[in-house]
Amino acid sequence: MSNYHIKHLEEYFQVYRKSVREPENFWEEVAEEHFIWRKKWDNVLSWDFSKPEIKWFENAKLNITENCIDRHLLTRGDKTAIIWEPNDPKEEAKHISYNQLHKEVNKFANVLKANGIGKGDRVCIYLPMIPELSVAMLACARIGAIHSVVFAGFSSKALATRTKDADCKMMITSDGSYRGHKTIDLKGIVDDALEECPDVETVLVAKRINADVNMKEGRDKWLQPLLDEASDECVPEILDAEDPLFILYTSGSTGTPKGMLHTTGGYMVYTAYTFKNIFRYEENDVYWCTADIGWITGHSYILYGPLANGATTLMFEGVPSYPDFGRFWEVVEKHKVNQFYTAPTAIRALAKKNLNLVENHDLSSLKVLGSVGEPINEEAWHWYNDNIGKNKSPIVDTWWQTETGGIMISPIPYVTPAKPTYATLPFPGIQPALMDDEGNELEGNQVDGRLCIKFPWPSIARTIWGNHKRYKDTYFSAYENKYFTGDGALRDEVGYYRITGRVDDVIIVSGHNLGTAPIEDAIDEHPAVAESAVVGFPHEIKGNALYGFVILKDTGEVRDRDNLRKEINQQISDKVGPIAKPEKIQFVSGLPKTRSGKIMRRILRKIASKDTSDLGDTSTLLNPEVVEEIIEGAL
Ligand code: 6R9
Repeated sequence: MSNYHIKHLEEYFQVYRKSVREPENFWEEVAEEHFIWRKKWDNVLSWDFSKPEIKWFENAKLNITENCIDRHLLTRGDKTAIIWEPNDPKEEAKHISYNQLHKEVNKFANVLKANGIGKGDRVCIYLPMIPELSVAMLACARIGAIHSVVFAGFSSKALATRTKDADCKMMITSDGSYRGHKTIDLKGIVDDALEECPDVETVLVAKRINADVNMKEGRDKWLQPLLDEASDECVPEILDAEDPLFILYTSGSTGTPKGMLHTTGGYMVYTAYTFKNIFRYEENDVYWCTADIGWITGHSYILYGPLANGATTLMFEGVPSYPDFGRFWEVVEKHKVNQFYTAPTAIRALAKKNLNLVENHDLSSLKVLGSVGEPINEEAWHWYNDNIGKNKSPIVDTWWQTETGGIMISPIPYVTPAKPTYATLPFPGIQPALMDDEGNELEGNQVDGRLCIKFPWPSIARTIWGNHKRYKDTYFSAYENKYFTGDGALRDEVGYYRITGRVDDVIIVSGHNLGTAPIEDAIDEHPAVAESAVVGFPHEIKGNALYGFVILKDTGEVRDRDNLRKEINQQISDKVGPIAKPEKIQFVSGLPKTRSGKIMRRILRKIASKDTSDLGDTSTLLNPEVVEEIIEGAL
């Protein structure tokens, strides 16, 4: 199908129109022409958002690893599937060809089977960014086991909660991990977690740091000797399109994490099709997404989407700051990366550093830049565009969620004209709706509301593992017959979408609705500011007032704080309006962030409200030490 790779704007509109008018025909064509199925579907789609129940490609049979590996072997067997770049640049990078990947996945799959894992069993994977992580996930998929990857930065408590919730039979981990200068005792964390998880029968341990770890008799096994002995042939389990592929946890606004369940056929079709178009992947390109595979971005756009296209995907073990803040650009130069996909939080951190760190490297291979995870503020967008993209590589600001499985709203590079801070247009098949507070859909352009999706797309999560009611309550109950995203968005005069932030971040000040994102944008545009977060706190007269937490750039220059406050307030008055001026501005050295880089506003709200006796669950915080500092300096 010629439309698999959208090449100009008119074609986008044409494809989009078809995807809305005849969604079933549209997805059927994509699915038919670009994947191998052992049996075709009886029905493309059946859905009912009131239950909610969604089925794509019903009764079709396939194995996703056949699509991600086997079918490439004839034409691309020697092509590199995965480039692995280690934490330490002095250690050699690995290039794993599709042929090798095939063998390694088969061996691992046979090890799983020999250890009692079969179709439908849950396997928890708690590994650093080493090739074994990708191989383990694909090995599960090969035999129909359901992987539940837990980011290897989570604490033993968080790991235990997730392992128990998914009722995992097996844990796959390593003796430890490297992270910049540090080594982390992953096996120790697993041992602590498993004290609470008696149902885990086997722990497979990969060797990474050669640490002397405890191996529990009868439970723990070194992985490598088992792989060495395993056969490199493994017939893939043939699954139903709606059989589960994986569980991935995402935090809710309250309570326990939600195990989002993704299924096989639709997830494959959607991640592959979006990858091809949104990164404009061409046969010999090298694609790099800097996320950790422990997040949905890594699942869909390091592993499944790229491999389903026979791409070369780079997996980076390290951090952007090691050995120095030029590491990303060094890796781009070293592997001649063509597509680079990262998060605004990383961009802002790097933009604070000396430009020499960028300019010392040849970035001429880059063709497409991506952003994901949070709204990208205008200043970060321009820094990325000017210094990394050199004004020639388009930026795709991709909006999506763990729940959506794949990118939902995004420019198509070289096709959609960019507009900084706008995720722009819905991808084919995605039907957004903006809702007002009364539950009515806002028609036309230049409107601002709550972002819903009114029609299913192939990679929507099908349920929350073990809690279908919570799935219904969280996503399908706020608005009838619509999936509610939890985000606010506006649609501008040409129909472009801008994500304005979580709607739970909306603060009503003196009866005015204020989104935190535009206020933070205004603050961040002050030349002395590196990053900021604005939250609301109760106010006698206004109902709520605003509290700004501001990180200054480390330029070494000493500035008068009161003057800075005045200038920042002026900036906000100018950009958003005087109503948006914070009551208080506190200068801080960091903001409490989750490991995926999201600001934990819940904590800031408590601090702003002087209610710090119980900060709630802080186990997912990357930098707990900064919380103490902020509490001490609170105004
Ligand atoms: C992929 C991912 C989902 C939430 C989402 C939204 C925010 C993600 C964004 C963005 C503005 C973007 N978000 N991408 N906001 N612009 N380009 O991040 O999944 O970790 O589940 O987070 O992240 O608020 O609702 P997840």
